[in-house]
Amino acid sequence: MKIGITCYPTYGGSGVVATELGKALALRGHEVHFISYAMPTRLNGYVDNIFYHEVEINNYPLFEFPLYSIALSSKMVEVTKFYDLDILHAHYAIPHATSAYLAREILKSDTNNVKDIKFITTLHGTDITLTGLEPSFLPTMKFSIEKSDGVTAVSKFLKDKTQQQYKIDKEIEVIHNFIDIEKYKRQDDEKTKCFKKNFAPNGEKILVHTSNFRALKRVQDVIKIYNEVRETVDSKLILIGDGPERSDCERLGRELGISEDIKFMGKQDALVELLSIADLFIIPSQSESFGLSALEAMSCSVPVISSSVGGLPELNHHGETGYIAEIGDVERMAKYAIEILTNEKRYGILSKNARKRAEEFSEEIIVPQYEAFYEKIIAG
Ligand code: GMT
Repeated sequence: MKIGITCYPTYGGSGVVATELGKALALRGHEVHFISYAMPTRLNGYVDNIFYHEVEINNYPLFEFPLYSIALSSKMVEVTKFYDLDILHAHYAIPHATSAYLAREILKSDTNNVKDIKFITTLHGTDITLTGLEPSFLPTMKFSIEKSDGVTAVSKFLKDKTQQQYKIDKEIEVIHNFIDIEKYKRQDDEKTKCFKKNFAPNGEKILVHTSNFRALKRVQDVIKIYNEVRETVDSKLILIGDGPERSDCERLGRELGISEDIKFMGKQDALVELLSIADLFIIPSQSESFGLSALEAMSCSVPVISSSVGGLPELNHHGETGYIAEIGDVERMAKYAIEILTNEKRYGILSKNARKRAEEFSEEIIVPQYEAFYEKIIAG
């Protein structure tokens, strides 16, 4: 198949899933065309069967705001025609589904164009639970989702939420996030040993959190949990990622007098290495449609303590792969953390289960689900 993929090219779950999907599809012999305003971060250095088309934006002074959605539609039309694409796949509904809708209609109205292109929208999370609900977007979102030829959501939670909140009765296929289980595998080599020695010189336990430091990730809760855990367990906290809440988090660490034991790493490429030295992953989000970062940790055999929101319980099984508590219940999350970190036998079981659970979301299992979905939609 010849597949056009549009996504946000920067760090963040939806862009990562879209890029990894494109790479996996290319490896399976498909021709993949990324259409975006910048080269997706994880695409660098990857060439075979993959093309990248940059959306150019005209900054005429009359346009106070960049007209990206329109420019994207035009690029989708151009690439679809020139490369004879079979399907367009929009990741994150805003504005990608709307641009894809426009592109499809333009192509349909072109009498020289013999092939009707179809487009699929994959809903990732905040496009539905947060931004899409704003009055300035809602009617357009509902329309674009309804007019998609196929819609997928990354969890059952997100599927149900979309149908309820947007009053949509369209069929939505659940295709969970996936992971390269060969790459995301606990490493125990010289490099990780060196990392471990550096971060925890006295054999302290290591708690890890990764996110974009947005308010809904509740990173302050991670710090409060750690503050309680360290009373009982000699430990360190590694925070990976960056975003608007970072300064407040650094301040909280200082106020609590524990900043020396918290390492803010910023955005990191050495994720597998860092997860390989982690003993526990904490994701106390306010909202989380799936939790790709938790899956990455689990794949590296790290048990997870999560909140009970969204799609997290579809991934993290209470008492099996980690523990689950209500949003904001710092006390309980800290209690669970201490329980896990002080019982070696229990820890071993949870860690093994976490890896086993992650294997259920391997690329080999999930990517064929997208392929089958493309085929179904193309066949009409
Ligand atoms: O919240 C993020 O970390 C970024 C966001 C995105 O769209 O880039 O992630 C969403 O999509 C991921 C991939 O499908 C999901 O694993 C995340 O749970 C989801 N985030 C939220 O729902 C808050």
